[in-house]
Amino acid sequence: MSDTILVIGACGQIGTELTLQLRKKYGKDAVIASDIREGNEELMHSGKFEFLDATDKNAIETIIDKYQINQVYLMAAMLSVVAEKFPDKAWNLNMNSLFNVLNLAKEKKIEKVFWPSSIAVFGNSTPKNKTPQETITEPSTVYGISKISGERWCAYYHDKFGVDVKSVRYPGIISWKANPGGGTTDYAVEIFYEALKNHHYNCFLSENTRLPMMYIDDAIKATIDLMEKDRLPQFTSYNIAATDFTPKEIASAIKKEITDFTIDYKPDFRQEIADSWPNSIDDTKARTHWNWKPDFNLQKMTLEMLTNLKLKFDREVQNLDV
Ligand code: AKB
Repeated sequence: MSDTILVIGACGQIGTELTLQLRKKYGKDAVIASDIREGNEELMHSGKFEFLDATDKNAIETIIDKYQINQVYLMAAMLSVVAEKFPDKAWNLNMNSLFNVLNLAKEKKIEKVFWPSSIAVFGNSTPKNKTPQETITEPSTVYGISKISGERWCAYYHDKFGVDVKSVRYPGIISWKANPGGGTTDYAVEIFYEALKNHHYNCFLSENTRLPMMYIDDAIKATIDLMEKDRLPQFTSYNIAATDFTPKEIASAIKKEITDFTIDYKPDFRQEIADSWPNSIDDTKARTHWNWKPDFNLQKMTLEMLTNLKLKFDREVQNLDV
């Protein structure tokens, strides 16, 4: 039987490009997008879309039956900054959506699950540089607590009930098609918008805050490559790394292209979250288990972001003129 895929949370930053790439690969009819809200035009017009609340198990099951879904990518989540403001809602969304999907897999309604974890599983007691795959995971954020709990639940369902669930720990993701929503690493996307529009950025993190980061194309490649691997003997939420940089370093990469770009640093409450996360990640296990390898470093990503955002802004102006 051929695969039919449901992406839950398809309108978010990663969900949007994941859905588009899956449609390109498997055909538009094989990939159903779903979310609680509508997405951008490209996503909405490139295949089928269903409104879906990820905390409603019956609603997920109805869509699974309707389209004979056998794979689910569960991308719906409340990220680190918003989760600190709404801890109960974050716990409800991040955990119950996962239970719903894991239980549907346990009941053999679906065969394969992808669930994203994050570098937020690490905390102040974790080694900061080249953070290993297996290490201390004592997160200090609501989001991080939900992610480390989710990892343990995935391992539990994998071992006890034979559920085929796969996962990576995403670093900060940089993209231009859909905006990130409510994360600590969002500054590394905002900076490009502000650089092009105002030639200036007020950064909410301090200049030397180093964080692990990745361009969206690498994140999508890692996700799909891992899902295409055969069942793994052990559940692991894999560390994946591409690059790491500070606000000062990304600002100077942008300055090479936009010479009058300036930046000010006004750290706020998000600094504490960033300070609890690693500077860089050791992803040896992903590299050896399934040949993970990134394509984008800071400068290549910077050029890609500026080129694509310029084209996007031009298209927006042209549409306004029509
Ligand atoms: C966040 O900043 O909350 C996310 C993440 C690192 O998982 N981008």
